[in-house]
Amino acid sequence: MSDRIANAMLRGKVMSAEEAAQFIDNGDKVGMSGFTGAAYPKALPTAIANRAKEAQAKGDSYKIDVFTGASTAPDCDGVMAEAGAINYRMPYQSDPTMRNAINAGEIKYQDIHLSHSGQQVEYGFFGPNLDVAIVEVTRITEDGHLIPSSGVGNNVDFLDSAKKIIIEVNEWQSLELEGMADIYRIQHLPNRTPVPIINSGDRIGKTFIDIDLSKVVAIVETNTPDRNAPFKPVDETSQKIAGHFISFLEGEVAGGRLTYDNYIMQSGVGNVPNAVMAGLLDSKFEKIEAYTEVIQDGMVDLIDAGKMTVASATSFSLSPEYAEKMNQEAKRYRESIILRPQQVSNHPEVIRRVGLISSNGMIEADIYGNINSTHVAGSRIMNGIGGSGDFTRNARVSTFISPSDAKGGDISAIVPFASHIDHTEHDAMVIITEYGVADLRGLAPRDRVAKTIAVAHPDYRPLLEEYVERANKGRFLQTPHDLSTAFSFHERFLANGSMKQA
Ligand code: 0RQ
Repeated sequence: MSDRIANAMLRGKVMSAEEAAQFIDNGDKVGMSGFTGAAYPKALPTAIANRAKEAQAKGDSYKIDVFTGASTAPDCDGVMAEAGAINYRMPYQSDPTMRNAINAGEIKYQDIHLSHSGQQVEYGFFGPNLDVAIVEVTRITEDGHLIPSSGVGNNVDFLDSAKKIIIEVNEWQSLELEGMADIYRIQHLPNRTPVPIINSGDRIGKTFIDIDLSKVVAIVETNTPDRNAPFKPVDETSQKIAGHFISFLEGEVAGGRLTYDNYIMQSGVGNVPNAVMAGLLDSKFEKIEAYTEVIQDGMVDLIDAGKMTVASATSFSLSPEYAEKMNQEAKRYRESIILRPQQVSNHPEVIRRVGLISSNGMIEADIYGNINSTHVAGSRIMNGIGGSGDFTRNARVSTFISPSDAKGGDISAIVPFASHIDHTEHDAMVIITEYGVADLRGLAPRDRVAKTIAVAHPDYRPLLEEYVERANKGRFLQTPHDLSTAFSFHERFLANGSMKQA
């Protein structure tokens, strides 16, 4: 392990997680590494949770504000939420315990675009400094430079902002990850210059993060795997959606808007995106590139098959099996994988320049193409907007892919009026379900309705058509709605547990 902490001064700061947690005070703003189950601190969260429990036992308060790159894992968000250790959380989460605590009003959660989150720390929106940064690395060099582990996220912004730094050196992470990260600091205002990425695979920075060594208060050694959940097996619905997505890409080629060798992908996480990648393996598309935020199993398969030439992201989001494989073969994969700070992986300027096709999941879409990615029945948070807004607004073509229903058919993914809007009708271009592709490009709102209803589940189409008839009664308006029944689907679900008519 001492090989992994080559800087002598920092080697002198090695201590237990419990000792390191003493540097974190009640009320502190703490920036942690971690992005979709990768690269999060493995030891400090439990030590923080234990401090909170001890304080509570004495009748004292101990709660901190937690900032990360994106979601973490049960042994990070989960343990701290369970212990009541969190006051405020941003910018993205997906842990069930934390989600319940947020929806119960016990944790204040702010859902922030991932590309904005680090920048808002830098701008001082949360105060002039964070109190502590806790960052996992794979190695510290002799000069005290940090070699990122399986993700970069907001680490640079947190390390720059924090008054104190705690570093976790995780022996489980491969040393061969060194070289995968491309650390580039976006210049501070008012002297900001363009981000010099022209192609997805361009490397523009350093392979390490340089920090102010005088801020380091503790180094903690760990040997713990990243905790990503395995993907669900690809089911029939996902396979159909994937088939429609690939037909849509074929249509872009037929229409002269894409060629078989210039598809640049952004992909949200989950079952359906993985099915799409499996479909691409057998497709005519070659030299696929990803300019996205997470590296998923399907991308690793595309790289192995010689179908994907480069994948740029900020973090891994791999199943346990693929995470082991990445660790063993990082030397090979670092030829084609780049991990960037999330301000860069999700940067609107670069997304617009490379001309990618975005594809993300959704909770629901309305008949005009407004998209709800985050709130069930308008109120209950699921995960958060994540990077979906960064990519959707700036993509060449933005797509949303989702099963047409949820919860055994009791919820329709196509509704009269989205109960919360993350992506407006101005941003969403294509909606794909197992029933086909609703291509909304070039269509005025009233012409979109037939397209969105055609991809709704057949059980819900008559109800949607009835709604449209009511909304249109005897008048012409740009975007007709019958406001008194616009949320009737959601009202029925809340009253009877189903959006279907009783
Ligand atoms: O719940 O797990 O309890 O069965 O939502 O749904 O169909 O498996 O789809 O995994 O793609 O998730 C929007 C949540 C979809 C996701 C969302 C329930 C459903 C199931 C999961 P169960 P599926 P997915 C890059 C981009 C925002 C962030 C984003 C998401 C669970 O895609 O968080 O795009 N997106 N980031 O039953 C009630 C509905 C529902 C519903 C689905 N209408 N009402 N529940 N569900 N639709 C990644 C990052 O940014 C990091």
